[in-house]
Amino acid sequence: NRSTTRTVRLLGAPLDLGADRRGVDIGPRAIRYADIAGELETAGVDCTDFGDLRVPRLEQCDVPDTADDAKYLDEIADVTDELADEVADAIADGDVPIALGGDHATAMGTVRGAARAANIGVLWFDAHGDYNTPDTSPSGNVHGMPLAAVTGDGAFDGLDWTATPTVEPSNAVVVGARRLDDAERVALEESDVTVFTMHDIDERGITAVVEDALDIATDGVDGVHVSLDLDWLDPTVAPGVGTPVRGGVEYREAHAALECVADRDRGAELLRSVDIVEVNPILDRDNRTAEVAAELAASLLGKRIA
Ligand code: NNH
Ligand code: MN
Ligand code: MN
Ligand code: MN
Repeated sequence: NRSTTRTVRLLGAPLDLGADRRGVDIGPRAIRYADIAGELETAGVDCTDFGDLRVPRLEQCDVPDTADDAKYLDEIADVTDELADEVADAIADGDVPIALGGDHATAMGTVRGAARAANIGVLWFDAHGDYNTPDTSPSGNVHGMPLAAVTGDGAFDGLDWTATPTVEPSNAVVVGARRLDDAERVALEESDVTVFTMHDIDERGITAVVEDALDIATDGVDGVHVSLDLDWLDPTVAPGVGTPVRGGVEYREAHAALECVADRDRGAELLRSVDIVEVNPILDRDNRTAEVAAELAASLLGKRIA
């Protein structure tokens, strides 16, 4: 029985092979310097830090062909295999793992590790759909593909686990989307993944949208994984990201959203695992984006102002 105090286990994932802009590998440090541990303690959870996963340096990898449709996929597969093991270990020990990215390819490890322990849904807070495959990606950047990879809708050559869903698409929900690539949009429409756009949030309000997202993600499963891409927020709030898109959620909306998740979680222990990704300190101002990330983690784990 873990109903009294939950323990969060921080897992640094300085993975930058999935994105073009350099600097996202410094994300885990920046989020630690923003005192995520202290923030989480104010939420009433214990926090342990297992340090950083080992990630090959980009300079040591073979330079990908310009025509490569999924750059560094082999290296990313190795790193995320290891992360999946770490996440599964954390859950087996009764902890809630929070992977600190790193780019969003990190989620290919976290989600897979969490799905070993239980059937889960995913809440994907992101400006993007991350539903490209090597066949549809305009960039070849794997951080634009993790949701397709874990819902098993993609064709990822040589990555056999992508052929079957780790998470059922009907339990996968994107919240806050405002930039989808053309082929990605078509693939999402043809899939059972639910997408709530910024338009939905503008029309209905953040809490109504997140309540619906929770209903869908948790339907018929035991738990939920929260994947938090900091570019979900408006760039005025979170400037330190590689692919900012104007028109994102405001600071207060982001907290309200994660508080909804925490409320649903309370006593039910739905929240199994988390990743906090795409914080790029090189592009940030005064570590603001990492600070927002740390504060949002506390809201997700149940912190209340009053
Ligand atoms: N959709 C674009 C691509 O596939 C951008 C993805 N970038 C993200 N996703 N940050 O969250 O390259
Ligand atoms: Mn993303
Ligand atoms: Mn994004
Ligand atoms: Mn708004």
